[in-house]
Amino acid sequence: LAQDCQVANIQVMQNFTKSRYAGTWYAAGKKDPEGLFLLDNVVAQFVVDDEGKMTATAKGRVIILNNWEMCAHMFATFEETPEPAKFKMTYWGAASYLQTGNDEHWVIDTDYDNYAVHYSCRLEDADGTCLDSYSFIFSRHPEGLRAEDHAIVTQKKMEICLLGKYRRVAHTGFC
Ligand code: ODT
Repeated sequence: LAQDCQVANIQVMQNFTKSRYAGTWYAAGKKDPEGLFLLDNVVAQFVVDDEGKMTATAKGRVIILNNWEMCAHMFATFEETPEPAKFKMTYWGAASYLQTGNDEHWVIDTDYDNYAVHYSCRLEDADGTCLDSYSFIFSRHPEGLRAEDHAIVTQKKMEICLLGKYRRVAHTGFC
């Protein structure tokens, strides 16, 4: 697929199936937004209830007030949209001093069993490209992506115009 950096033209996961996405995902890579929040040791857990509503919890190391390091416990609810892989996420923290907000939550691609590429554009430019985005590369495995998943993930990073903008997310047991 040729590169198209218009947010409106970004391709997301076709026939996205929440029930297969449920469970634990370990962040392996992250492209940070402005004012980054989750640093590392990021683990997300998605749940789909019997009415099909998706929620998630996440934990990760954060530094707040410039020097206080802690493990943030976060919660999110997801509102569905006409596109099954595009959600509106409302999130908040277990403590009042943690981040709160509403973000887009798009699943760009996943094989459900090994890798997932997430994307969120917080601010769109007048030309339709994204001015402030963040993206997680998730793995079902705490050690990170399998060797055989790197090529497809690199391809997806390129399609969302974020190739080369990711950092590795360490799992040290802090959280
Ligand atoms: O870390 C950043 O810099 C931006 C991320 C802020 C949103 C974190 C909110 C997490 C709420 C719990 C949700 C779990 C699902 C997470 C899946 C993908 C990333 C938000």
